[in-house]
Amino acid sequence: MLSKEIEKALNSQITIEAESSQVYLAMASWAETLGFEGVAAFMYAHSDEERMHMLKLVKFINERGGHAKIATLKAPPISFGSFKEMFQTLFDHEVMVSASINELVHISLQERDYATHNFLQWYVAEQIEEEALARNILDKINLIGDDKGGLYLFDNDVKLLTVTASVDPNA
Ligand code: OFO
Repeated sequence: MLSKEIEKALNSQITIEAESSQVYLAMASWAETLGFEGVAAFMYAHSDEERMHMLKLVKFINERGGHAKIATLKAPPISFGSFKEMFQTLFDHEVMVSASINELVHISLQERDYATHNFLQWYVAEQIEEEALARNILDKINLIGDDKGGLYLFDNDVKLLTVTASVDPNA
C-alpha cells in the first residue's frame, strides 16, 4: 500500500511525464512544418516514450492501491527558435526530470517504501540514457552551427538515432 505522501509525489511525476510528452509533441510538429523529417520523427518517438513513462506510473500507483490522477496540462510553446535552442530546451527539461526522479527516490527511502524505490530504479537508469542522448545531439548541433548543408545531414543523422533509440513499451 502506498503512503499518501508517496502517492502524491508519484502523481506529480505523472503530470511531469505527460507534460514532457506534450512539449516533445509540439517540438515534433514544429520541426515537421519546417521540413525536417528526421528531427520530427525523433521528437514524435520521444513524445511516445514519455507517454509510456507516464503510463508506467499510472499502472504502478493503481496496482499498489493508490489512485493515479490525470491532471490538466500547460500548453507547450508553438515554436522553439532554432534547433540548437530546441535541443537545449530538451536537455534542460531532462535535467529537471532527473532532479524530480531523484527527489522521488529520496522520499521513497524516507518512507521506507522499498517497492517504490525498486520501481524507480528503471527511471533512474532511463534518465542517464536520456541525458546522454540529449547531450550527444547538442554536441553535434554545436559543431554544425547554422550551416544549411550541415543541418540537412544532421536531420538524416537524427533519423537513425530514432531507430536505435526506439523503446520496448513492455520494458
Ligand atoms: Fe525523458 O523523462 Fe520521462 O522519465
